[in-house]
Amino acid sequence: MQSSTDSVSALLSYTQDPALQKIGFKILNGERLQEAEGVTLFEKGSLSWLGALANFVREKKHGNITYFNRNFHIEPTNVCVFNCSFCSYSRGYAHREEGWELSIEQMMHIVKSYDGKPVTEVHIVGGVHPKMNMEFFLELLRSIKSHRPDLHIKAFTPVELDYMFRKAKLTVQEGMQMAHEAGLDSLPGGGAEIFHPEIRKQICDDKVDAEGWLTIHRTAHQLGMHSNATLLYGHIEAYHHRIDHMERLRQLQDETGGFNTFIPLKFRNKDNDMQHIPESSIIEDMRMYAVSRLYLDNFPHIKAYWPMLGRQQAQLTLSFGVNDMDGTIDDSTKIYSMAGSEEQSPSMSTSDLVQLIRSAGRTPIERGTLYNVVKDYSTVALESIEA
Ligand code: V47
Ligand code: SF4
Repeated sequence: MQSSTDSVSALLSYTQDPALQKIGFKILNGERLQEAEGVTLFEKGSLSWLGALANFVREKKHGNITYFNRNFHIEPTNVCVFNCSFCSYSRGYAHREEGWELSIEQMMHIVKSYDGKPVTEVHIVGGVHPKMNMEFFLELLRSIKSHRPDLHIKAFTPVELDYMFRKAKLTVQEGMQMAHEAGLDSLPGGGAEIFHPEIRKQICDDKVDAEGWLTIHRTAHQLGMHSNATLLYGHIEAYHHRIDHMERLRQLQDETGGFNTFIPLKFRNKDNDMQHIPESSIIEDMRMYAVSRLYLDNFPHIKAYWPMLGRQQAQLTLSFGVNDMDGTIDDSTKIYSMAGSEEQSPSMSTSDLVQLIRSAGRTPIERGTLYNVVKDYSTVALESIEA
């Protein structure tokens, strides 16, 4: 392990700021931070100080373990009725010929291309196409489950679900129940962006609001499903908006315990309506991961999504509170490459991921979506790992 309580206590004494000292000792004692203290961390905490504390919490929860999974992504369409100003990926319905729309047959073709391969999860998220309705997605879920019952289906953000439920005149409870019965196992974390209305109004005014997003996740949790949560940072938001967002998530997690993972998503600025806004620095990225680990004391896992961050920066987050590197993924995910990520064709083999995690001094463990251990790679020779 890379830290101990003694070394973190020693580091704490290097800060002269009494507010930070008080917060540091609360963290070492496992006490919960207040919202104002979260904002102080962002405003005053140095990279090394935040990193040491986040690493302390990460190692207390997970030791050296770093999880990854073997998954693949399906993006049914990039045609979207909404108009988020940070989105580089969507095409309006009027311009749908510039985008793509996959049929159930085409999506099943993707699923079948993984037959015999040791993937455990399919992640399905896309734009909100007015013609792809509840019936269409229920059929997709049933087709995947009948072809490969063991594959965990993590699919649809509240943005997609809210639209399909409203069109089908279903309550959230009815809609979630139907989706779950058709095969939906858990929800990914997307669509959260920034909950605070001051910012949400400016960047994604027309899609589901904070209450709607949280209600859909709450309902999923009440049905026994798990889910993830994201936060889109590094654009026009202030630190207090980030903390407000995390506070709302922390409260729902206290209520249901249904969240697995928090994923901070770095705003990428290529070819979207916010391209004039410079992207955050690597220092700010690492501070964001560290504060997430410190504030979200009831979230078991913090994940770095490497296709968006880039693999080297994602590797660095393993010293700033992160204990999950998402998955192997293949090159079908376009949402970040279109927004300017260095990862233009995001695929990493299992042996690449294992090597990346090991060279950061961590222990790679393959997990299922619900963090069940699939395989411990701590002593497996790289040459013997199948792709
Ligand atoms: O909600 C869109 C984000 C999200 C940009 O749960 C952008 O395991 C940065 O949520 N710059 C969708 N971000 C992706 C997502 C996700 C990804 C991987 C794993 C999981 C999980 C969830 O992508 C959207 C939005 O916040 N996004 N455009 C952009 N220009
Ligand atoms: Fe549509 Fe999602 Fe892009 Fe917003 S972020 S425009 S909801 S695809």
